[in-house]
This record gives sequence, structure tokens and C-alpha cells, in this order.
Amino acid sequence: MIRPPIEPFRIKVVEPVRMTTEDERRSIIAKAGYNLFRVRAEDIYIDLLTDSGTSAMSDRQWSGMMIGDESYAGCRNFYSLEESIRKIYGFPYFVPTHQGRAAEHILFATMLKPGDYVPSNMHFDTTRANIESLGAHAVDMVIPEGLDPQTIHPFKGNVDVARLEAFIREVGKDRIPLGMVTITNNNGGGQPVSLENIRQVSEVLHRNGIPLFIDACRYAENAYFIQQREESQAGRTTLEIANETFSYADGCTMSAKKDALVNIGGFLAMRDPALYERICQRLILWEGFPTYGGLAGRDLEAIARGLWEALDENYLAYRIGQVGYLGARLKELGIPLLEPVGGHAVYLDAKRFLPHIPQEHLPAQALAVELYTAGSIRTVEIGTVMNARQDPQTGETIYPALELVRMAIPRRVYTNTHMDYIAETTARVYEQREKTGGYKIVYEPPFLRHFTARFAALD
Ligand code: P61
Repeated sequence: MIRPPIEPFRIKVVEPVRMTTEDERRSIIAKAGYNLFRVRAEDIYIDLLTDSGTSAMSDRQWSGMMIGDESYAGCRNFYSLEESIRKIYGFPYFVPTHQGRAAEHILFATMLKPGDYVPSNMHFDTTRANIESLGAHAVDMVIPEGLDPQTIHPFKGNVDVARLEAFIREVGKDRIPLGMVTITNNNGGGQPVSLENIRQVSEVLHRNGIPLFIDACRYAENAYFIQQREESQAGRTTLEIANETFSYADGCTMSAKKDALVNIGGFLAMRDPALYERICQRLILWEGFPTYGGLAGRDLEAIARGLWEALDENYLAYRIGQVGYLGARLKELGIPLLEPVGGHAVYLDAKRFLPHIPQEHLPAQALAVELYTAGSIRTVEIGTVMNARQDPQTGETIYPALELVRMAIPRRVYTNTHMDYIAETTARVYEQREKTGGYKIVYEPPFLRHFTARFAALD
């Protein structure tokens, strides 16, 4: 008997959700071109599309919103956020942004030229798209274990440090204005990066005069995994681990919609005052004045408070425990998963779930559609639709190594009974897997196609 974790909160506000019939869902998903991004949220029972911006805020965060200072310049909540960032991240400079990708855009537009390279364990899709839209190259170099859904390793998000060194020698340090590490590695299954790996990456980059920026949106979940899995770190607090994590970096991009437990917001933080000056110029043009950066004062206060709540160890034990509980239930039911289970999501392995559908017929997309039709559960495809590339020389499609369906768990939102429902619905889809067919794309835009693409079922 697998026991779910006990919630370290009680529920003060509830939001009703509505169940539809299977026939209704068949018609809804067909009208949406079989793209779950195009389905209305009201037609979803359990929404696992993302853990981004979907958290339930605490009473302390809501009360902080009531003391939002909406002055154009120098609002008090900016200083409150500054204090949280200094104490947790240790960076002396930061600018708020409306969300993570705005921080990425401003950072890359300031630092990159066409033809430059940015190595990382794995770039998330917005990071990659922001780099590529400037004519630069986003290069992934996660350890080989990170690309195999079945290999058990405590830190599958680690950077392959030997490859990083070889890569710097090959393209030359002058073509690499910065290196990145994504914690936890979202595209690779929400897998953590060890403190030792971050230290080594920092050492290699700095030896070559290259700054390190951390994509920090799940920094607290990563710190918890370090505490639980990295032997030398067992006795330390998650705050101490976060402090040391960022001590190796020159800055970070942050989507506050994840581990700051808010519905909107982000920031870009750094050590270098000259870079900060240049960033402020761009920020004013695109986001807003440097003390609000595209957000309301109240949003800044909610982030300032959420950053601390995310580091609370009772919360983290429950949070990582709930995702782990869903993973364990699915495993018990024989469902093929990416293992170990990640921090913010369970990733179904579509290649093993639907082995009769070849990758060009989009098995992960097919599985996401089935989960919606069977139980009104919305998930997201992280496979060929999101990550396939065109070979620039031959024009041929390069398929991603991982063909996944992500069940991202919003923070403090669903109960453990919901987790049971998700596991049982998935088991029903698994039992009928042979009846599931593939899909083809009938419309796609040039960038980030998964948001708006439309599909048709193959016969
Ligand atoms: C997510 F389907 N993630 O996981 P922003 N870095 C990292 C992220 O996970 C991330 C951002 C930067 C989302 C939202 C999302 O195609 C998609 O605040 C590691 O969303 O701008 C966002 O932060 C960007 C889902 C984003 C998608 C793009 O669900």
C-alpha cells in the first residue's frame, strides 16, 4: 500500500470543476484540432497542462497583495522582493519581468550575436526559441543517462562536463557569451542537477571567462532533491543549498510562476553592474521601469513571499511526495514512465506506452488526446510536436530522443484523491492502448508550433 503524503495546509477557498461526458469530449477535442492548448479550461476536469502560474497562493501571499504599492517608481514591494532575492539567491541586481521568457529575451538580446552558442544541460523550449530567434545556437549537453527514460540516476539533469569542455575547445570561448543550467531539467523529465555538477560547470565556464546563468524556475524543488540525494548535503537546509547553488552563478532567469507560487511574474538577476545597466535600458523599452518591470506592485509582493514558502521543508516533502505518489501508483499499475519521477511532473513514456505508433505519427500527442477523451485530464506533449527539428542541410526531420506526455502537477491545488483518479484513468487508457491510432499535423506556425498546431487522426 503506497501512502500519499499529508498536506501541510488546510483548504480555505474552493473552485468547483465540472465533469463532461465522453461524447462531449470527443466533439470538443475534434473542434480544437486535437490540440489541448485550444480546449477551454472549463471543459477540463483535471488540468495537468502545466505547473506554471497554476499554484494556489497562501493567505500570506493574498494578504501581501493587499499591501501592493502601485507607484510607478520605487514601490515598497520592489524592495521586499529585492530582500528575498538577496537572501535566497545572493545576486545584488535584478529586474522584474512579466514572466520567465521575458527575462530570457532581455538577457539574450543583450548578450548574444548571430552565430553565438549557448550550452546548457537542456534548454527549455522558450529559452531555445529566444536564442534561435537571434540567430544563435542553443546546445544541449545533458549526461547520457538524462536521455534514457529507464536509467535510474539521482541527478539525471546533470551537465556532461567533459562534453562541455570539449565543446568550448571546439567552437572557441569567444563564441560562447554565456552558459546555462536548467534546474530542474524540465524537458528531460523534471530531473535535478547536483550541487557538485553546478560547481563543476561553473568552474569550467569561469576558467574560460564565460559567465553561468541558471534557469532557476524550480530552484526549491532542485534544492530539496539535493538535500535528499546528494550525500554530502543531507544535513543542510534547503535555504543553505539554494544559497550555495546560486553562489556558483553570475545570474539567473526566473519564471516566478513555478517555485515562487504565484500566477504571473518573473525576474532576471545578476552580479555584474555594467550588465545590469544595459539590461535596464532594454527593460524600459520592452517591459517597464526597473522597479516594476511589467508587473503590478501586488504581484511583486506575492513573489517576495512565495519564494520563501517554496523553500519550506514541510511543503517540499509534501510537494515532491505528491508527485512521487502519483508516479508510484502509475508504476504499480504497470504504466511505462520516465524514472526516477521528476519534481513537478510525472512523464509518461509514449514510445513504450504506444509501441505500435511510429514517432512520425506522434504517439505522445495521441496519448495526450486519449487521456482527455477518457477522463477529461489535460496533459502536455513533450515529444515530436514540441521538440522535433529540421536538419538545416538535408531538411529532414530530426526526432527527439524522448517522446513524453507530461502530467505537471499544479502546486497546492489537487488532492491525493485526484492523484488516484489520474492513475486509474491512465490505467484504463493503457488497457485499451492497441485501439489508439496516430496523428498528423495539418497546420503549424514557424516557432513554438505545439501551442497552435492542428492535427488530424490517421486511419
Ligand atoms: C511549463 F508548453 N515552463 O513547464 P514562462 N524555463 C523553464 C520553464 O519550464 C519555463 C520557462 C523557462 C512552462 C510553461 C510553458 O511551450 C511551453 O514564465 C525551465 O512560462 O515564460 C516555462 O517561463 C518560461 C509551457 C512554456 C509550454 C512554454 O509548463
